[in-house]
Amino acid sequence: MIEEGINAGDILYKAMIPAMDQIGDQFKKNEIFIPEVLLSARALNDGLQILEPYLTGGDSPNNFKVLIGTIQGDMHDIGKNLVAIMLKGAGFEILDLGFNVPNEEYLTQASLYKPDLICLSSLLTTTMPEFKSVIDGLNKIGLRKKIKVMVGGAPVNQRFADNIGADGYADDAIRAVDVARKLLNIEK
Ligand code: B1M
Repeated sequence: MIEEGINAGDILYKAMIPAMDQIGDQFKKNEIFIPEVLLSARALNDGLQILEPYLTGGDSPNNFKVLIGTIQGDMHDIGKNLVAIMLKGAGFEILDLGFNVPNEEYLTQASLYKPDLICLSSLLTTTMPEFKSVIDGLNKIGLRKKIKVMVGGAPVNQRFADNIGADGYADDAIRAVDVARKLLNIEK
């Protein structure tokens, strides 16, 4: 599709993500099972790597550091990867901790890597409470005031983000870049 000149954003948002939503619906109806969902996720992650250079604006570095990961107990990483790609393309330096990241790891890396922003993703309702554990941990080690926290993922919304004391919430990867810039007072 790239070779045919089709826009990378259209490939992602009009084909790949709707296809994954369909996979989610079929899984919910017990028409397909975990192996098929996993295969689809791998295909989507591989596709993202191919699309990455075409998706981002390639802005110059902005000297802000972002620590990103999917929260403890959660293996879903496609949305998180997409957020990381878009932030990288917007000039942020990224340390991606991957998925199912223990809460302590965010705290360790908050001290070592000294990020300006921590981005936390959760796709499961059951793992959403872990966001607050990380925020509480940052408070305990005295770094909360120095580091902004943004949360996101399908079950998350602005009200939830406000309730747990996060600084920001974005419902998709493009808006995540806008929110990151706003939180860190970066002019476009
Ligand atoms: Co799972 N899974 N899954 N799954 N899976 C969902 C999330 C589910 C909705 C499916 C369903 O029932 N319809 C459901 C959750 C229900 C709930 O909690 N309410 C579910 C379930 C139940 C499970 C298991 C428990 C199933 C089981 O074992 N019985 C299990 C849990 C394992 C675990 O994590 N501990 C499980 C496992 C898996 C796989 C491993 C097989 C696989 C993940 C593989 C991988 O990620 N590498 C998988 C997948 C692929 C899905 C679906 C089908 C697709 C998720 C996805 O990648 N979407 C999903 C159904 C669905 O979403 N339709 C489902 C595409 C992606 C681009 O969107 O991640 O939403 P998303 O990211 C968006 C936004 O949310 C946002 O930006 C992104 C781009 O626009 N965003 C952020 C995300 N993070 C952000 C962070 C930000 C800002 C924005 O700031 C920091």
